[in-house]
Amino acid sequence: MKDVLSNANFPQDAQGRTYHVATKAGQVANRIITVGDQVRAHRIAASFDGGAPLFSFNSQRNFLTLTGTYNGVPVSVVAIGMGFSVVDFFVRECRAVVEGEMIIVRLGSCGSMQPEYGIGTVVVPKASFGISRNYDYFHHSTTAEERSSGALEPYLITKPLDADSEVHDALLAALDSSKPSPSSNLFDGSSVQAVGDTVNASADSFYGSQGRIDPAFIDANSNLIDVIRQRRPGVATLEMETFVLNHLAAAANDAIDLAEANAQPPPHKGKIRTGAVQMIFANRNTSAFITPQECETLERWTGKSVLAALAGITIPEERLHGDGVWN
Ligand code: R1P
Repeated sequence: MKDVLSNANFPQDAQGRTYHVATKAGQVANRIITVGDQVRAHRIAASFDGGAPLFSFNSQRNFLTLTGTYNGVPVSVVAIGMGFSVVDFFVRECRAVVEGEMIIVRLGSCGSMQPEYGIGTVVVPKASFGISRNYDYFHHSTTAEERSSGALEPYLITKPLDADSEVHDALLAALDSSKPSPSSNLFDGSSVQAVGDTVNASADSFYGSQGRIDPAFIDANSNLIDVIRQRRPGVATLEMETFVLNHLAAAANDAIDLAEANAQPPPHKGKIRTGAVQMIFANRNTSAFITPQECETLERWTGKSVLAALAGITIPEERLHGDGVWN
C-alpha cells in the first residue's frame, strides 16, 4: 500500500519521503553522482567500499538511489532517467532531504561537436548552456513573416552557466590519474583521453533540439547545429541535463544569498556545487557510435574517478549536517 502524502505544494509522507524520488533524510549523502541509466548506477556502486551500497531503493517513478561509502566517505548514486524535467524532480527532492552543502556531479553520455573529440574521449565541461524548442514558432497562428524575420526563432539558446571550478579540477585530475590502458579491441586501438575546460550544450530533446533530422515531424532544425556553433563557438558536447543542474544549483544558491541579504534564515544551511563528466557515445561529426564493451570500459573508469574526486573534496564539518543512517 502507498504511504499517505500531505502538502500539495511539496508532497512528502509522514517520515519525509518525497513524492517521486521517494527518499527521506539519512538515505541520501551530501555528495551525489547522478546518471541517466540504472545499469551505469549499479556499475558505479560496485566500486563502493565493500563492493555494494548500504542503501538501495528504486522508486515507483523509477528514480534509483544507491548510497554507500568510498574511502569511508558517504556518496549516493541516483539514476534519474533523461531530460530537463527529471533533473528538476531529482535536485529539488534530494535538496529537501539532505542537510548542509551538496556536491552533485552528473556522469552522463553525450554527443561530440568537435572532430578531435571522438568515442573514447571524456569531457569535463566548465560551463553549460541550454537549447529549448520554442513552441510558439511552430504554432499555427504564427505567421510566415514572424518566422522569416527572426521575430520568433525555432530554438532558444541560453547564456552559459558555470560548474564549480574546484569540482571541475578534481574530476579532471581523478580521470587523468586512472586512465584504462589502450586495448586493440577498443576505441580503434587509441588511448582514451580526458579533456577539461570545455563548454557543453544541454538540449530539451534528443532529436529536434539536437539537430537530428526526422522527416516525420516539422522541426525547422536543418541549420541548428551551425547556429549553435556560431552563437557559442567552441561548444564541445551535446546532452540533456547538465545545464538544468547548473541552473537549479544557481537558483538554490541565490535563494540562500537573498535570505542572508534580508537577514532571514536561509532555506538551507549549505549551497549546491555542481560538476559534470561526459562520455562521448555519439560522434556527430562522423556518425560513429560507441560499442557496448567500450561503454562498459568508460563507465567503470569514469565511475571510479568521480567517486574518488567526490570523496577527496572536503566539506567543512559546519556545512555537513547529514545524519548518516543510510537505511
Ligand atoms: C539520451 O540518449 C540520454 O543520454 C545522455 C543524454 O543526456 C540523455 O539523457 O545522457 P545519459 O547517458 O546520462 O542518460
